[in-house]
Amino acid sequence: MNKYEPCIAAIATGAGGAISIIRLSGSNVLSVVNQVWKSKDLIENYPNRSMQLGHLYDRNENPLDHALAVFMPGPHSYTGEDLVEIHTHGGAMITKTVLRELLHAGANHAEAGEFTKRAFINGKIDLTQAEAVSDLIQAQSEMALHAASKQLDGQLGKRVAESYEQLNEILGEIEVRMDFVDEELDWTSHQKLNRYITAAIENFTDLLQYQHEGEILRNGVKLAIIGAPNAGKSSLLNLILGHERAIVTDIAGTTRDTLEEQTTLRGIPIHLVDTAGIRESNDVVEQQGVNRSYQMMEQAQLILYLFDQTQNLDVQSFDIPQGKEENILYVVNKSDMPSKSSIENFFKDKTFVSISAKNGDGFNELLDAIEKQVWQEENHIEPEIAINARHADHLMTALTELHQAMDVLEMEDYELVAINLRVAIDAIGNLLGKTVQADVLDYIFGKFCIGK
Ligand SMILES: Nc1nc2c(ncn2[C@@H]2O[C@H](COP(=O)(O)OP(=O)(O)OP(=O)(O)O)[C@@H](O)[C@H]2O)c(=O)[nH]1
Ligand SMILES: [Mg+2]
Repeated sequence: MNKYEPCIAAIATGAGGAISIIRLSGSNVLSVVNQVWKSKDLIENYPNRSMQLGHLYDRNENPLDHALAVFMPGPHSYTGEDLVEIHTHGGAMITKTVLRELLHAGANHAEAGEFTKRAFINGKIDLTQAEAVSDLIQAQSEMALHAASKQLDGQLGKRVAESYEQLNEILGEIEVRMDFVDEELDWTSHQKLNRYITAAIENFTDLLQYQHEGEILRNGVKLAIIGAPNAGKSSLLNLILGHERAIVTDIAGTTRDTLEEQTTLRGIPIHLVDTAGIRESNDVVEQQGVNRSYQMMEQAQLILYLFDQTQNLDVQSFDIPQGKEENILYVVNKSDMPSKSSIENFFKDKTFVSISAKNGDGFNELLDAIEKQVWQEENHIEPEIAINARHADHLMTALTELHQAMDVLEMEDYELVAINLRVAIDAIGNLLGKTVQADVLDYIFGKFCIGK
């Protein structure tokens, strides 16, 4: 951390707020800031991490703003470097001008995610925590927020690091054993090797179970409502959203295009899609709408197939695209009205939920069914950990190697055990960012916004 890091600067807040924050970090941050910032005393002489009032000036001594500034000396700062935040009044002109003057005073404009990248490089956080910062910003539901926040706390990193250290320890011992193969020394017991590898296998297998949850919390679920015209699809969309978003009429064929909205249901981020009612039509516009309904069925992870119980159910049936049957949830609407024919006979052994989009009856049961279908289990509880595809990739590589290591350990072939352990350790090192490649870092931090 004694390494010289040139000062970077960026506007850390979005446009339009009452205040703007400009963030600077790097070895020469004080010499940069002191050219633009003037207050009773030098910023470094104020109590660290407390706000002071001062003035900002441009290079010609023209006053720019009254502002607050705070100095956080490294290593106890977000980046681990000397860091300053300047809080200006939130006008676009003020903020840009102050940034311009700071750049003129010697700061470089920060790249996307560069502050967090520096925090990672300086060992303040591991790579899973850096990723959590991005997850936190992008979280679309409270459950996603909780998962990201736990990851930012280091819960995932800690669990993985524990096995990483144990595997490194036994690899070290095995390597010594190979170097002194003919000597009768006090070697690590076979049981200990077995125990550590088994523990890592259990740990990684358990973590992999959170992949599905991680995917859902990060990417959400596309939920399409489909069915014959007048089934009540738009009414259901409105019920889910809690306001009259889509046009509802008793004219069959009211919705002619797909309509997409974001929402959350029981903590699940949902991309909700209303579609045109499916039927044969000579109307060119309606036919295109129906094509789109089929496209949505292809794309959706969850399809609410809605029937109108006041009409003949057979006529409302159509072919489901191949492979999509398991994504379907059958919903029978208009339970507030008499049904035309026997619903049980029609559905036979298929399960369905009965609702009234008009008065909300059965809505909770529908949410239960959606929840069960999404999590693939009943009574799902909020996950402790939500791993992403990158984590899962490395965990799977490690697991394959560790299973092989167990086999060759049985045969006491320590050389092979060492080879498997090295690959496993490498994969986990990548997960934590200990041995990660530059392009992977660029990819991860490139997704951040500037100033983060
Ligand atoms: N009684 C009753 N009427 C409903 C219910 N849900 C919808 N409707 C009525 O059914 C008619 C059609 O509703 P929509 O929501 O427009 O149906 P849709 O499936 O979107 O129809 P298209 O857009 O034409 O495909 C309207 O008159 C609604 O008021 C319900 O649960 N009970
Ligand atoms: Mg509609």
